[in-house]
Amino acid sequence: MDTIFSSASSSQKSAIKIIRVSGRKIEALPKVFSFKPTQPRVASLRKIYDLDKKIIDNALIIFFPGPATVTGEDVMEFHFHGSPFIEKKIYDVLAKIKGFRIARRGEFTKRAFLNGVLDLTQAEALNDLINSETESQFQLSISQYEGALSKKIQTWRNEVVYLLSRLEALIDFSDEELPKKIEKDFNFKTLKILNEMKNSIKQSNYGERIRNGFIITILGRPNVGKSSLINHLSEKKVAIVTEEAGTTRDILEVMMDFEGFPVVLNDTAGLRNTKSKVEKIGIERAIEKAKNSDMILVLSDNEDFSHPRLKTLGKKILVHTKSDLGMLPNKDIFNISVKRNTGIDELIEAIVNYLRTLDPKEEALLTRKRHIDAVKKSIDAMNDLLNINLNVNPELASENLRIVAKEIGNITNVIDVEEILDDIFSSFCIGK
Ligand SMILES: Nc1nc2c(ncn2[C@@H]2O[C@H](COP(=O)(O)OP(=O)(O)OP(=O)(O)O)[C@@H](O)[C@H]2O)c(=O)[nH]1
Ligand SMILES: [Mg+2]
Repeated sequence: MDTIFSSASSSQKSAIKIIRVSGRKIEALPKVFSFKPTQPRVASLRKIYDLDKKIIDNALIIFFPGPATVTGEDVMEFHFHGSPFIEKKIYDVLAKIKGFRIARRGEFTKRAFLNGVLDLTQAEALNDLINSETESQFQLSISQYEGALSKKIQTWRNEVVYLLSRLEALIDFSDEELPKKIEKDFNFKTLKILNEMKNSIKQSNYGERIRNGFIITILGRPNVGKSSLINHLSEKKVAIVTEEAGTTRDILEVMMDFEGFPVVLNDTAGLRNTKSKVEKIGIERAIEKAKNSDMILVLSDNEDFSHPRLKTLGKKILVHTKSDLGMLPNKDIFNISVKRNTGIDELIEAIVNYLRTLDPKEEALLTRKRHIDAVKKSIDAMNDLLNINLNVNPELASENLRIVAKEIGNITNVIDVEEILDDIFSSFCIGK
């Protein structure tokens, strides 16, 4: 396996930059850069030189012998003055050594996984952690990184393996009728795991939303101030605002942070009967988006919030706009004025309070489609299992349990398909 290297810091100028090298040939580096070898795990200042013995920098070198390292391999870090020139010179030297090359995206973490330093959910969490932009994203990724999800998966797997071993033992006694007590116990345990899995699928929506944002859609008749609100909240001119009804036609989305919750806020076309083909399409899109939203803000500047298309939709908050022109006193309706900047903090607070109620208060959430697909397949197999008569078809039952063990195991570990691994790690940033 090649020895890999990459910048571990940002590409901009900075006080210090770090290049990290990982692999079997780390021991060659003191000679290549003409410096005296350093003690393991002791930061040591060394002058480093290029291959023509010209000085590159006075750098801090740390050598971490494997396997107790981030990648499980020998690792060396170069901390040097934060110039892109110095960085390039070090790169140039490293690239000339036989068996050394620049790391691909996520390759350090991939090696950590392959060497058993991290399991897959932890590796994924590391990527999420680096990409966290809100408090809730940080909290979810750090707990997954610390192993919350791994633990849950491992518990399921242990339980399934236990059931499997019970069943195998019973197959050996297949001449006799299964004692009722054992059968009952078996079904009870199967149901318990099945329920936990179903529950985790329900909660996974929250995990997915924390990663990608809760979807909130603004709906209302034309000209009520939908675009004005999104512009105000995002402090940008994302949408065109005019006094003309029917200004917005497409869906405009902005990513926002509402007190730690990531939110994708959508501005939409005003709802009305129209002859315009474009506007009609826009209205359909608005309704479609609203159907897939976690929450809908229904805006109105008169007292009428009713609209036939709104009835079937989910959680709604009613907002009376342009309150500078007149308030609508009703405890269930929020009065806001974008013009005067009033009522908007209260509106955000109500949104955040609602999002808080969605929190399943569970650290071990399935956060990726990959996890969810595996658990769904397991649920199917468990459902089949419950319909199998253990006295007649114990082999079939154990085949089902084997499927579950494999699917569940794949979430954290035993993936042997290189493509899947590449898919997971290619979304990492370079140097991670
Ligand atoms: N007085 C007052 N006028 C407002 C307020 N918010 C928006 N407006 C005005 O209302 C008009 C319509 O605003 P928009 O934000 O374009 O309304 P919209 O709901 O996006 O309209 P469509 O895109 O056509 O559906 C504009 O002239 C805004 O300046 C407010 O808080 N107070
Ligand atoms: Mg608009």
